[in-house]
Amino acid sequence: MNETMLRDEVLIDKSGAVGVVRINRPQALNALSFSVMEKLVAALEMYDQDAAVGCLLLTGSERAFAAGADIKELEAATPVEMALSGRMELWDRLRRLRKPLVGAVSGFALGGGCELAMCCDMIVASETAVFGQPETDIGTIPGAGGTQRLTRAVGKAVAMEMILAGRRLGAREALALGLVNRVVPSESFFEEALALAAAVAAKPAVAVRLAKEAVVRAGDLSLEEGLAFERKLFYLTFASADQKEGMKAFREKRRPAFTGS
Ligand code: DAK
Repeated sequence: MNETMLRDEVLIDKSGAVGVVRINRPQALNALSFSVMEKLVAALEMYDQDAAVGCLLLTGSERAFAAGADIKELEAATPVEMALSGRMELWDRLRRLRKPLVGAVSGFALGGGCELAMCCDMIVASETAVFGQPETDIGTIPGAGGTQRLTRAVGKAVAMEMILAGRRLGAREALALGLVNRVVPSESFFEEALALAAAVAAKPAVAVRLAKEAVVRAGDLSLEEGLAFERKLFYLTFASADQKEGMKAFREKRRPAFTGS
């Protein structure tokens, strides 16, 4: 990374086939201002379009993944400004990323920070990670999916307690409740998440993309619809060169040479 990037509030870096996006606003515990959100969504979309990237990785600092939306920026907002500002659309664009997104989460993941973590497809948490939705403390409610994604992830009872009573989940509790994939020492959370993202990036791109799409849709569809959707995507993989190569390599007892097509 060069110096200009180090001065910026969102840093980008390619590590092999992983596109890394880092929130870098330490003075505000990585609070997600409009400008940070715009930059981080644009950076993720750029890597989503980059044929040399197979997986995306989103992280913050060891102290804070993100301590929420920027409260100081929101304080005076009117409903009309909120609706017309394009803020919601930025979050919608995160949902449309086609490549898997791994979150490397350490320290505070509160409010919009927790919601951002939940936009990731997998989360590697440092043992210091803390997840919470404290919006009611400042007179509002989660606005970027918290009431919906948290409830789906940890169940109604825990989601209610987090949103209504300010309960925070430590990393181990988050793991036990299925909110994160694994908990690792804080010294190595980024490297562990990078290794997971690199493992995904090494896999055949078409299959990975379609598999993500199918799993994401599982939350919305009935079992009948989901199975039919999965079947169509499954058939589609047989149009990819990597399916032919993967199965041929298995038969020939050699490592496959995937091309991403
Ligand atoms: N916004 C702005 N600044 C923040 C911040 C935040 N969310 N969190 C921390 N900071 C700033 C502090 O103001 C302080 O700055 P200075 O006063 O030094 O200038 C600096 O970061 C260090 O924070 P503290 O001094 O407070 O540090 P502590 O270790 O004592 O406490 C803390 C850490 C994370 C417990 C505390 O900072 C805290 O409670 N922060 C607020 C957490 C919170 O309530 N988060 C939820 C915010 S509401 C939307 C999408 C999403 C959202 C809204 C709309 N749309 C799509 C429209 C989301 C809303 C939210 O997230």
